Amino acid sequence: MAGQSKSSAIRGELNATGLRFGVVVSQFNSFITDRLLAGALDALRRSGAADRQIEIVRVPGAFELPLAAKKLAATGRFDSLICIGCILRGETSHYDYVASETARGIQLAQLDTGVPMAFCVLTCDTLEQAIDRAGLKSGNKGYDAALGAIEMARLSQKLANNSSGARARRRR
Ligand code: INI
Repeated sequence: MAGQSKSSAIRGELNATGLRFGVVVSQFNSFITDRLLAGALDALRRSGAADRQIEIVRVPGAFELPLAAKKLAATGRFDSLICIGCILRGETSHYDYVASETARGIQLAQLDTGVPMAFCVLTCDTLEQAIDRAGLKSGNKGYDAALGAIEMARLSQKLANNSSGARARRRR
């Protein structure tokens, strides 16, 4: 950011202690999504989350992730959600519809509810590409997404505190 030193930037810490997480997992391509889930749980636990702070919800396919995530967010029980899926390209255009609507739906859900939602939906041409991203050559995208979820939960808390502080200062 021009003119702003790094130390003055507002950012979220990678500390999951006391935060509540919902993990929505698609059962379609579960060979991949189960590995992404394991990566996400690993990151949450290593960052200080206890198992009682984590709820896992399973949906049939990636297309169902946005609605389940929105309903979970509406309960007010969660600081952050992680949406996990794996969409593999087939012979028809089905892939394009499922992939774009899933991404759009998750983005809309987090904007509508204000609850951060990490997008951990692999969109791959081949199973090999997905395997690489679920714990092989390219790391585990579930792990990365969980770190993003923690960071956004903490950042959201800070931004909320900042704006209530600004309101209080204006009243003085
Ligand atoms: N769902 C996925 O999660 N991944 C896919 O690759 C996929 N393909 O290829 O069809 C897929 N389809 C199912 C979809 O998500 C819905 O569950 C289904 O259409 C019912 O609404």
